[in-house]
Amino acid sequence: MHNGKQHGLNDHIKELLPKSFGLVLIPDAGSNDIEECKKLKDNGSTVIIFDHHICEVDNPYAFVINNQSSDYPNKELSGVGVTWQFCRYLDSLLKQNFADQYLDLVALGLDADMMSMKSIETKHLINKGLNEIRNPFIAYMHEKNKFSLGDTLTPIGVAFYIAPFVNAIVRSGTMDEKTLIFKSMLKTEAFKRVPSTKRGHKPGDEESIVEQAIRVATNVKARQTKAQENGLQILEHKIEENNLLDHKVLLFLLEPGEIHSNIAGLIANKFMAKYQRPVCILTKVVDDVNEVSYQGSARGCDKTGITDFKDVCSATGVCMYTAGHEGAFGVGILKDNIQVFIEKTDAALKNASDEAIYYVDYIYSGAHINPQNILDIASMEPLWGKDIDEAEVAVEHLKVSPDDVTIYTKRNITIKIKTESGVALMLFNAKESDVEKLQTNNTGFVDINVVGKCNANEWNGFITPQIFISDYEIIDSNKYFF
Ligand SMILES: [Mn+2]
Repeated sequence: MHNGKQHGLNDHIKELLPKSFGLVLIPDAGSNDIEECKKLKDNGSTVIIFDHHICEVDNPYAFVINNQSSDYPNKELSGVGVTWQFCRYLDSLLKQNFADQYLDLVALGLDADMMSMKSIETKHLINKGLNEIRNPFIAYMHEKNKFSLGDTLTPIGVAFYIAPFVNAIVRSGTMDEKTLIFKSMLKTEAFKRVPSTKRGHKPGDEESIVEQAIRVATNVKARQTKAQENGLQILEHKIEENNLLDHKVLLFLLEPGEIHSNIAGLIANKFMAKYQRPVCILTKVVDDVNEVSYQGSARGCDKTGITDFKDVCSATGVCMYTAGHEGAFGVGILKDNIQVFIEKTDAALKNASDEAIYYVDYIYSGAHINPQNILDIASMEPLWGKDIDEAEVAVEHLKVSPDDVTIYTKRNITIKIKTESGVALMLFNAKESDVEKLQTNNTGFVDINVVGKCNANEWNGFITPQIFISDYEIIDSNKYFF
């Protein structure tokens, strides 16, 4: 296994080379590793690659099975899917049926890789896989997060409550932790008893590998979240100190080691959502000839309509490289060109709004929300996923009076607003300032616009429609008007 989140043979070739293998199988990597494949072949190994990464050159030293460079119609199949199709082909030769037993793992992989649900094959594999969980790790994660996930796994549920844990292990777990999680995904290993590592365990206490794996994954994720929060704080401070919000791109220029590259991308996502603009988190690099540059991750901002940020960066003419997807990519800029980069992106994005744009399927006025619409949309939950965004609705000019608002303060603040149509609007994780804005005195009211997601609340056998508020704005308020 790799130390971090690398791909390919590069960091393994040295330990592989002295040995000769009959067969080397490389899932989800390898198409471009020509030199390494040559060395393996020269050593007597046959190499088969199952990959979905775009390869620029021919690899004559391996059998390359790659859906991007072949005429395979589905380009939205990641390494896990290509590997599964190969297993299925083996099954057909051997008159066996093993491959289908791993469809849950295929579904998890495709979902975690954010493959498009617009692809019929991909959508089908995800739905089929999530419908029958056999993998111990996935089954136990589902059990542990049942409250959030419900009885049936959905692509969105898995993307939020299972995939990030595997991701955290791959990015920031130790080699032992990675090995443990890997074993917990194998039926032959997962239920073996091992000495407990649970806090407060007694000598001789045992637990299964999968139980231990779930706890370790949860801890590693918590560790990652903490590192991420520390990083966020450091960078928030820089925003203020250096007036970074004066510019259209939130550009961080860091010293080496300030933010671990493992979490830079995650932090960029958070800032992009919070400040509604593109984000670059770059770290100083000094090369062999003492040339200073800044390199790292960049994120566009779909929400405000900046979907082509990579092109915007390229068009400045001062980037050393831009590599990756339009909205999420790597970028490098020479130190001497930073000022030009700032000026040119400010000019290119001068008309970009820093207000969020929401695409909604219905706009209701005031209290005339259609409860059946809300329930219908809520029932479509299993359909949402990559490129099939969850439908949102808007309510304009909703008059909220004091009787309509209930505030629950348990661990977090929840604000509930009832409406004439029987649809309740819910704001979770509300801030004190939200309470202040929405709570009115006896005679007052607030007039608000709301966007949110549809939900069916089941309680005591009754089903009531709800809208989970994603964002709202106050249009008018007479709460201080007596
Ligand atoms: Mn991949």
